[in-house]
Amino acid sequence: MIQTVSTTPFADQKPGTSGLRKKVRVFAQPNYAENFIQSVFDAVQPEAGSTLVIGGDGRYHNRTVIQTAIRIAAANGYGRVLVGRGGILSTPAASHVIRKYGASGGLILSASHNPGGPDEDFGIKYNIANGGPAPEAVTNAIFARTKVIDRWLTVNAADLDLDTLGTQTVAGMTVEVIDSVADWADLMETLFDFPAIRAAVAGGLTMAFDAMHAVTGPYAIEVLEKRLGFAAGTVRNGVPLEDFGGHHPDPNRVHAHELFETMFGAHAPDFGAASDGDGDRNLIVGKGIFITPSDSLAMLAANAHLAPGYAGGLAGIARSMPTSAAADRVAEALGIPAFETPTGWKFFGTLLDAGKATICGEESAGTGSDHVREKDGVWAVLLWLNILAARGESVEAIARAHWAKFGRNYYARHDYEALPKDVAEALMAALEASLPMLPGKAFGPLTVETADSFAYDDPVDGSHSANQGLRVLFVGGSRIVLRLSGTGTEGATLRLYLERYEPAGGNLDADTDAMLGDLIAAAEAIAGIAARTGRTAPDVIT
Ligand code: VG1
Ligand code: CO
Repeated sequence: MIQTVSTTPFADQKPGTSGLRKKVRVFAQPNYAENFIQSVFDAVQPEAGSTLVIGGDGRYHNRTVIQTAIRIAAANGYGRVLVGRGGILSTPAASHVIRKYGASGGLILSASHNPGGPDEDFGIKYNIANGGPAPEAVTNAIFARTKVIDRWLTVNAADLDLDTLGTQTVAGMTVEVIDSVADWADLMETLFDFPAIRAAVAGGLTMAFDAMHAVTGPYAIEVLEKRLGFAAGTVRNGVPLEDFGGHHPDPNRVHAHELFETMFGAHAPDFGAASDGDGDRNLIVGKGIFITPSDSLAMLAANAHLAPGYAGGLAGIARSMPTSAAADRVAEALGIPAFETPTGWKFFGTLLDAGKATICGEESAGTGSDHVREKDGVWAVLLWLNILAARGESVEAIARAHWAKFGRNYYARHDYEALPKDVAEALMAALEASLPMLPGKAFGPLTVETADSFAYDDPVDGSHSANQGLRVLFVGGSRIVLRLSGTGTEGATLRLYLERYEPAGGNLDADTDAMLGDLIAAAEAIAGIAARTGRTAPDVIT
């Protein structure tokens, strides 16, 4: 029996870069999650009997919202729900499950790299039938619906057992609790040369993987320890916890510092990696060398043909605008197109569906390919392992050879977190107003070539996305980019992206901070971050 519950709209349910993210206490308000989920279903209007995938990164509040979502799905005419065991699905595994089982879409419950717990963050994201994040047309329709919603639908049913594999029924709708690890791991075996990696491991290749008590633990243990033969204990912090052990499950120098200490220490293994809360990001560290995500994308693209799944070559490479141009140089050398999209994986979907791009990446530690429609942290780790096994060289040797051939894009991102919203918005507005005056101006040794607010016209569906970040490009290929985060839950986060290109034959072995000093000074002169915010240093440098 379908029940109709009357409600009133919440004004703040606009999806950001990757779904709706708020504090748990916001989501826990009566009707809050219900309104959003019902708005999704009202916007996408599933055909009766459709399949929906539901899973999350296992953080606090995950199980509560999953039980609610299942009842709302039953009342909205879905015929089948596939839910990960324990309510857990990594984001890339959810994408794979949607595609493999022909679902009409999925709800992914995650706030990714943000901390979890009663006082921390939660999130809900809708993915479409191709397995990828809903494009802007869909998220705009969802937001429009949240502003006028006056009822949500549910059924009277008890909570389900989410921990036992198998099928149950809720008001006539089938609910299958599935083990997504095996499906996803099988997909990996079709892409990578597992026997070659196993042989390298048997020959002494060692690694450390930090799952950060987040979703990738079971996936990484399955492929790295069970299928590839790395020693037990290779996967650290492999048990998913509701509060990620009290840490930020964000694989960067700050939050994954233990892995850095291992990789820069006396007994470093050959290869180090980590992933984030929902398993879509990756951090790559060699013995004594950090590979920036932008460089990793370029190096993976340049070597992807060494993996069986990409032996036929790449159709194209796509990167988000703030990601360094290192991948563009690889695309040029390979004679394939390079695409520059706005921040957020949702912009890669059309390119992947159309077969225009095979590999995509973001500077925020996201890399993936056309095997799913999300970024995939452990996939990137496996592609690196496949390349290490095929080349028989160290991470450092591969990086140095890459820079010697393509030149090096020195790169860093500076984050200023929890700024007052009005201060951050005023900074961006003032900078945007000043852009037309910048070309030709010199800041130390740097001269501005062009400056603009990035807008994107999707070459496949023709959609237009404006205001995707302010960029100042200098003569010679260096640049700064500023944008406000669309995933934070407190105040505003300002991201300053810094990139300096050093051509082959140039200074390829310098300290990144030193190489970016002129750009940091130029950014301050141009945007006045310290002057306007009172912050003299970023909170996080990645
Ligand atoms: C950030 C990253 C962006 C990424 C997004 C979702 O967005 O910059 O590259 O796609 O997070 O990643 P923003 O708007 O805060 O800069 V995840 O792993 O949080 O799903
Ligand atoms: Co994530």
